[in-house]
Amino acid sequence: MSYRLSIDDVAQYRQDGFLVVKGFFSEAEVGKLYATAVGDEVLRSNATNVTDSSGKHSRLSLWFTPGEDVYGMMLRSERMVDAAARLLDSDAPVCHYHTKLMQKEPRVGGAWEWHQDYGYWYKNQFLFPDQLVSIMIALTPANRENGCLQVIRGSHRMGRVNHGFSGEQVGADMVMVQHALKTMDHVYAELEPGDALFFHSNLLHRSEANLSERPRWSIISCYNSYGNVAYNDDSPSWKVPVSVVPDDALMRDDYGAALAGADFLRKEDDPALKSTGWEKDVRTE
Ligand SMILES: O=C(O)CCC(=O)C(=O)O
Repeated sequence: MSYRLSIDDVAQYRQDGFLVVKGFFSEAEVGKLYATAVGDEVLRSNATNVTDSSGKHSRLSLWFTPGEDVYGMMLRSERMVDAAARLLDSDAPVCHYHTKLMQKEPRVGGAWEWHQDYGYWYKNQFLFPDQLVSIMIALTPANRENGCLQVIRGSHRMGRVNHGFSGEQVGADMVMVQHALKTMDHVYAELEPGDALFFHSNLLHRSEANLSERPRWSIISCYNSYGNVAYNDDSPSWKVPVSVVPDDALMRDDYGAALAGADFLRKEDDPALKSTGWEKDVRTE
């Protein structure tokens, strides 16, 4: 059986707001995921560029409903859903909010400003940030050179801080980020392919541009507890319990690239990216 989070893992996540599990997916599994993603025309044609404050682009493909493809077998797997269930602050079934294929290309992949995911998702009007968790699976090595994720240990316990716009992204109030950096550890979450990084929706995190010669690709699946209503979000899956599949489904030949017709994000439909005016007083630089 593949890895299941222990009581100590859960305690560490509650304390730090994140947790790294090495080798959560095997070399063969992550090899299949990466090879499929690199050649996936449906994901490529539905990718969106997100521009950072310096004008660099990060490419991502984001979809809502888990599919009958290799990514669906990953994000619906017992090991992923069981981990989310243990980390979410609820006994309700686990729903899938969305999954993103993050494609940070060599020399161009843009930065992500300091933010909390709940800085975005607050605008979707989810009520309970403890009932939202993200799981990043590294498809390539992620290190300081190619812009791995950086986190502030324990910052989820600050609650949500104000966010404003920074380029096309939502960025946290830098006054509070500077205070947090003086108070808590700044951690570079370096990962090998197959490693998992679990993080709380209020954890402050960022990443730098990929100025190296190597790509930095990962998949980030976000989960929500059933009953944590997003009052300003018409997307379909956050309220639907995940239909769980066995861990070994991912390796079956039946499952490959994304199927055309999946419900991908269009930037203009995202409430988190629409200005409502509340962000005007926030310093994000
Ligand atoms: O993958 C990255 O570099 C940043 C991703 C991120 O910050 C996010 O998805 O919230």
